Amino acid sequence: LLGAVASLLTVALVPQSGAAGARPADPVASVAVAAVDEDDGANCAVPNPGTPTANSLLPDPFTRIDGTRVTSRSDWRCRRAEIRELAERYVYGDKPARPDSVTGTVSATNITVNVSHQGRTASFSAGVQLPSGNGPFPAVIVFGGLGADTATIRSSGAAVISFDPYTVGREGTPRNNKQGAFYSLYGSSSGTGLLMAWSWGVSRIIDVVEQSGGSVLRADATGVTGCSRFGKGALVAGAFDQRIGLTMPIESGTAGAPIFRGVPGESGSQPLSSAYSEQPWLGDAFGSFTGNPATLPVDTHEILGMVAPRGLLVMENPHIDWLGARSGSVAALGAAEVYRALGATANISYWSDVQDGNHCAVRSEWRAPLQQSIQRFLLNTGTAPGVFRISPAKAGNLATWRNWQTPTLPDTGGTGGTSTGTTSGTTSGGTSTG
Ligand code: MCU
Repeated sequence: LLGAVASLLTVALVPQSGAAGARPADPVASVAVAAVDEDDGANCAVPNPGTPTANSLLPDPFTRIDGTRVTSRSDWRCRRAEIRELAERYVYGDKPARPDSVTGTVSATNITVNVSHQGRTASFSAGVQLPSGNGPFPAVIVFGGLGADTATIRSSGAAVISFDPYTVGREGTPRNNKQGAFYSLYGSSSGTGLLMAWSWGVSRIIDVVEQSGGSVLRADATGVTGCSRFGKGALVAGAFDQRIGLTMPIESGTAGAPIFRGVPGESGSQPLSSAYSEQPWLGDAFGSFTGNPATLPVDTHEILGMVAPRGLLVMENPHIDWLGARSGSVAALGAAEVYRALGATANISYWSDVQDGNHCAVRSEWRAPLQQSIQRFLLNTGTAPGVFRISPAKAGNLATWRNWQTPTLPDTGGTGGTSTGTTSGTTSGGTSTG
């Protein structure tokens, strides 16, 4: 396993492609690191966050709960664990660690997952479509089948795992009677929302792929994507399982990428109260914040930041106000500061400058960055797209949302993933190209 993971450690030198609303110029070296563990910060001591205090600006990703700031890249691992704890406690609900037992099968057409925990059991399955050629293949877990360009995923060399999130967390239930495999194990009154339940389901699929011995699918090269409500889910899946090397939320809207703090002021965007009540996507605890996101001790720039330094491609639609793409751009620009601090700037890309206004359309503009991302982060070839193409119509300004600056973090050997080996190339400090 360690050898397999070492093959994921890559170095790419990627020129910055600028665009409307582009982020600041930056060193361009990037190091892509998928971790061996679902949660490599599980052993970090996370203090009790205390009572949240109001802050109308975005919380500083680099300031710890105790008020000190991170000073090296290796500090990020446990700072990230704090963000994870805040996000579980106030936004999504808890993601339990791997249950007592996970078993299942992987074939060229199907994955089955059987879970049991403290005497409760559940099962679900997912479809598999292989690309042409000889395996084992990397795979992209596609949530809900809406809007994902599965033809490009497969032609890029990755299998598609078709995941129906409703088997794990159903929609249409009241919060006190949630249903699906997750809630069969953890109780129908669990405060954990559907997005985190879905994310847990993705992690259990990866567990089964890991156990399968890797003859059909590689467990060390997994991506995740989905559009709309499934874009919200794909983001949470990638943020909360560090084995996922590539996270690609599409048109995720409120409760997805857009900063919570931006939603009330973004005309036409789905209100927080609406996203909270439309379906139990968010955790029950988020109900206290729908009217006052300023008291949230975490925001989505840090959720996207949890993906760093792994591959991230955020796709948004500027034509539908409901989708909150301006607040989405601020989240991505904020997360890009985390990537920058970790020396992995090229590993985050953002693209909202698209023609077709249809929600979850398969778009020609995204074909190249999708292909490049799969090749870089799942197949270890080529270069990351390293692009920010923000629609001028929905370009947010990070500067108006922060009062913190991005630290320069010396590279002392860790970048937030589990360091398990040497890089396959030469690390470079890079030069500024912008
Ligand atoms: C953008 O995702 C959601 C949105 O939050 C909902 O308000 C709307 O009903 O559905 C969107 C969606 O999932 O569309 C498929």
